Amino acid sequence: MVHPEKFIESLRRNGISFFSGVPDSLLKDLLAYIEQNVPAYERITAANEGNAIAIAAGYHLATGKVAAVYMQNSGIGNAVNPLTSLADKDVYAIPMLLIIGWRGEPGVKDEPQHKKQGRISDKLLDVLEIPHAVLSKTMSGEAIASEVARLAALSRTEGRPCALLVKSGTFEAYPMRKPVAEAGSLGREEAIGLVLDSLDGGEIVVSTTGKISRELYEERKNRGESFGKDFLTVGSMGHASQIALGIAHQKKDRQVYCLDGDGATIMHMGGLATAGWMHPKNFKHIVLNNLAHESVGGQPSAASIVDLPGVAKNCGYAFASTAATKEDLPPRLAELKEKNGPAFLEIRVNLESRKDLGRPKESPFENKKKFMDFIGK
Ligand SMILES: Cc1ncc(C[n+]2csc(CCOP(=O)(O)OP(=O)(O)O)c2C)c(N)n1
Repeated sequence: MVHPEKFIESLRRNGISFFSGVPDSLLKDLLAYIEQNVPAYERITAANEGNAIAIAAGYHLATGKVAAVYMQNSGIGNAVNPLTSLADKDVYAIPMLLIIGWRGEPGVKDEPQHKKQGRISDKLLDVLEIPHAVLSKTMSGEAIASEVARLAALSRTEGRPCALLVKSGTFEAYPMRKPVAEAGSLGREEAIGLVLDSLDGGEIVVSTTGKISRELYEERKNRGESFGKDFLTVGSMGHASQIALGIAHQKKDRQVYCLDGDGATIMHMGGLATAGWMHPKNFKHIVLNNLAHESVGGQPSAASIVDLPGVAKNCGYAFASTAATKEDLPPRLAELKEKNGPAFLEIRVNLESRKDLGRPKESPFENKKKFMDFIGK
């Protein structure tokens, strides 16, 4: 185990002082330390993991120095193209040290969406020809520091990405401070309840990765309603709106709602342009905006400077608005329902979530079957 401060010190001793990446729950203590202690000019939270590789490349081009790139192993997929066609030794040979949270590590119980990714993560790094070491809680701070030194040196001398695959519990606890001002006063779970209140029952819902899907699942259960009305996108962060778009395009007689997060929306914001371009009248896109990646530790997203309804409008959505309070939400939802799509509603919510929040008991495959029955495929 290592304290985040000691780990950052060992990176700095090896000439690594700049950080880019997308937050991960296994790295949350390290990321809380970075957020609160590393100066703003030495860190950039990226929209997606591929962007983080590109930012690290830009940093190297500008300074000659090596950046650290943090991500969850589910983000390796987003990073593969810039790793192989930009940073690779056979292309521009850009050194960087990847710090990858190893969800779904073999032998450790984890959620279904992490199993395959966890099983193949080290092999994926082998295929990508990225030298790597595994860090775990049983390793001493010195052992961890020596792996950092070895891989940082290898990355620099050979001009290639190297990686640390980090197992659960490697970092000692470091609390994330809550921002003084939050996006809204409404709780996200309460907002999801109000969204369900506004529906007639026949609507198709696609929800995004993380706690939004878990809260939606619990809310349906508490109401005695079928979870088969919802496609709970447990993995594939950032793609929920495009799943919904794919459905809306085929099922023109059904209303299709997407429940998205701000981090997920920004991760693949290009999808808004596609939705605006295709212009499905039955597509309703709701973003629960807490200005943060709340599900993995509350690290800020770029949403604080993004006018999300403005983006939607400028991407060709027919309607876009915002609700920020409990009183304001029902009329805004009624309006969303009436408007022709693609229609967009930002709901500004706070950073609260329940400690005892459950997870779907049914498998993703069962969810798919029930959902397709509901759609009437
Ligand atoms: C490609 C990828 N990168 C990172 C993650 C880890 N992850 C899961 S949920 C989440 C945060 C989502 O943030 P947001 O969409 O704003 O929703 P919130 O949790 O704030 O409700 C992250 C980063 C992931 N699942 N997939």
